[in-house]
Amino acid sequence: MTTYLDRVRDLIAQQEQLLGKENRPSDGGNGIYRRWQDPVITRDHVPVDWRYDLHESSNPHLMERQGINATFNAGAIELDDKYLLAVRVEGVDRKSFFAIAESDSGVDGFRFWRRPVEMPETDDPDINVYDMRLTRHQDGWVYGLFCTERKDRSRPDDASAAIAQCGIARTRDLQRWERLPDLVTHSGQQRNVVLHPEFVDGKYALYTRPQDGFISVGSGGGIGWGLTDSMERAEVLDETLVDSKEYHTIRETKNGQGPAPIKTDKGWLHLAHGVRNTAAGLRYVLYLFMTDLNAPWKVIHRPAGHLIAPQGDERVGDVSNVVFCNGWIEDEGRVFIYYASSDTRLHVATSSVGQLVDYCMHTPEDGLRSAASVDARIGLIERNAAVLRDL
Ligand code: M1P
Repeated sequence: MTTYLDRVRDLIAQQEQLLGKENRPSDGGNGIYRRWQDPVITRDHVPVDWRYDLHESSNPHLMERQGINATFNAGAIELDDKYLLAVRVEGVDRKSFFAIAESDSGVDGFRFWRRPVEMPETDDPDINVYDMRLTRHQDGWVYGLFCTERKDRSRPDDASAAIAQCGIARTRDLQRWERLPDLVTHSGQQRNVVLHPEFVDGKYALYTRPQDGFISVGSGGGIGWGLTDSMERAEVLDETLVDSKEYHTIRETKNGQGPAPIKTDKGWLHLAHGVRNTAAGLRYVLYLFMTDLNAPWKVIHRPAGHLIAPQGDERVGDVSNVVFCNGWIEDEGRVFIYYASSDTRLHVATSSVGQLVDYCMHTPEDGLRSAASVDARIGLIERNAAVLRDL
């Protein structure tokens, strides 16, 4: 006869099987990066004891008492030879929180630490927190910048009216977090704020994303740039645009900086998301660009189009047709891109600094007209003719 404890053991065994599954790179690829076959983190990776009450006396049906809806949009960092992800875990109650998952390989075997992050609150408690960007800063701290969402109290009759701002916390080990005051900017709302890893003119530098509304960025928008004297009372007085929205591109409706940029000898390598509207709703894709090593707010290479777009099963989820990335890890030239699909699960794609820089430097820019795209393609076809003749 199957006992209650047998059923608990079964749950744990099923999860162990999932956690122990070896991931493999997908076939093919495009020479720029490679997707891996299995998502690296799904809601089924969340520990059994975070979801079930395991006592027969209080939970005789072995119900999942506190279900998990999704695991996505993770910050990423390498620490003590481990690949660590600060995962956005969303419960069935719609509240997101952060939980650290660790792997030796970076592509599989991700396991959550014993307990989720207990992020300290400010005097104005967060209603929802999500999308942490981890930056190992020159000052020695690891900063986690994330979106803190609260009810818009100026519109008490609208239950969905919300305000997004940038929450700031710092840590040395991802275990103990010191919460700092939220970023002050002079834009209505902020999401996708990212700390640049180095001081610029002796100040902390932030990529921002000013927006007028909670979902819509309004008439402004784009990836902004601003400086602050301190992270303990962070305030950006002026925001200038690094990469703006542009008609008939992948970032026509809005865009946002992904993780902190990677420093290369050719410039700063940036990963961002671009959004356009369609009859089926918003479509989110990922794109790359590079900025000047000495002026990280100046774009020097801007390859046309997307790097990663939702594909196959990735296209479907809670918010379909979305890929989003707020975490990547550069490890001795290898790059692990942790991207989430459709606000539901987390994947990895791998590449190298060399490949991504080559892609940025040698992919034609968007000519912003169909005829310009045809010209660029004919140039390619003509250059290729000689190779094809000699085959
Ligand atoms: O649903 C897609 C994404 O929407 C928001 O991103 P942005 O502010 O750039 O539109 C965020 O809520 C993000 O978490 C989410 O993945």
